[in-house]
Amino acid sequence: MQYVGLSFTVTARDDGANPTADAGDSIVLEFDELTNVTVGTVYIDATAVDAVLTMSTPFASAYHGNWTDGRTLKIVADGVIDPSFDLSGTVYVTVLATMNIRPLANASAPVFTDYAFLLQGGFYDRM
Ligand SMILES: [Ca+2]
Repeated sequence: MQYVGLSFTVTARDDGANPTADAGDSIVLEFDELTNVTVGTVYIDATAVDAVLTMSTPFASAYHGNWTDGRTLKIVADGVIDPSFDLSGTVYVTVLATMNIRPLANASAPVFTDYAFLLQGGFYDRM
């Protein structure tokens, strides 16, 4: 069977604090299998986030990221979420090759790069 490689989804997550798109809400990139990232105490500042992924629409006035496990990269808004960053089906996130991730189970796979649309979750719904 041919190896199909990684894929990922993008989900909006409300933090439960406010029924608006606001600081503390996040987007979550979830990969379909474990990646080779080093998970731990890493706080990824906005500059470092921007170096490894792009968003088709600006996400928020300030944000940071962290890997919560080997499959899950969470990007948390630290400021106002851009109103155009919504679930209308036009927003997508691209993982750049500079993220330098591969499936954990296949170290010889090419470096992953792809994009996915934000089509699920929300910033208001206490997910
Ligand atoms: Ca919210």
